[in-house]
Amino acid sequence: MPANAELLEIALTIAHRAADLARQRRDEGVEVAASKSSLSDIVTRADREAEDLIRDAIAAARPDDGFYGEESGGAEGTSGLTWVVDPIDGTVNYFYGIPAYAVSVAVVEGDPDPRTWRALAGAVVNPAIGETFTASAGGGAELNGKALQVKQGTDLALALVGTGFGYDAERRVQQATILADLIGKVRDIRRIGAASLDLCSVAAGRLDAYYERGLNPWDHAAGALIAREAGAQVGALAGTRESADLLIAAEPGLYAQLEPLLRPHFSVAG
Ligand code: LIP
Repeated sequence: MPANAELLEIALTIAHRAADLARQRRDEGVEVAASKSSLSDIVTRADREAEDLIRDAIAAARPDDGFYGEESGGAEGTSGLTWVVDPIDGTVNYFYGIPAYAVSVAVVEGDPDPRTWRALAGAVVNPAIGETFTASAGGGAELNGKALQVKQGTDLALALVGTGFGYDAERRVQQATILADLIGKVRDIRRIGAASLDLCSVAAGRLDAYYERGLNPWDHAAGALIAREAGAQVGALAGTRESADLLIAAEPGLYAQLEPLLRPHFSVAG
């Protein structure tokens, strides 16, 4: 089993190559290739091109590892490691030219299930503003090479909380009702539009907390490791692991204030 630092170097190198490609394609003009779960859930040609680049580079560097990507699905490996990849997280931002999108590359031990995997290394690269977030298990988290630490001691009433909404209109309405219950109890809300960057924002102290329901494993695989390594608690309700049912991220004291507010809206079983 390679050292986490070695895996991080591979993730970082490949994520930067894909981010450079995504930036170039953005400058050339973005084309929608198809829609997925709904008309608003788009995939661009750059998404597919970036994932092809990442998958081929990982196959060359780590031929026995598994791969699990947003656009091309899963391929099992034999090494016990799986690379969990979102080639462009924040696709709608990317399509509109909003500089909040990122290439997210993580490598986990075990199946590509966030309820059971052990994340070993991850990189989140936002090429629009030149920011690279990285972490390895036990190695800490960094932004452009500078150590990150979550902000401590924020009371819920003064917390800046990030969240997001799904591509299904009915789910968005449900999510808005939860937000309506929460927004008067916190400082304010931010909707960045890319889970990986929401989680990195918690790690960097730009958000005090983040929660979202409906995330895919590739949306948060790298960002959750970066947040944890910066000192955040990441999970769901009642000590359960994060999953598509719910993800919460905040420093532990604030997590303990936020989780009870979310509990009535989400059953522990999700
Ligand atoms: C996005 C997530 C974001 C969520 C969006 C979308 P995508 O992923 O990162 O948190 O609110 O609806 O799912 O589709 O841009 O890879």
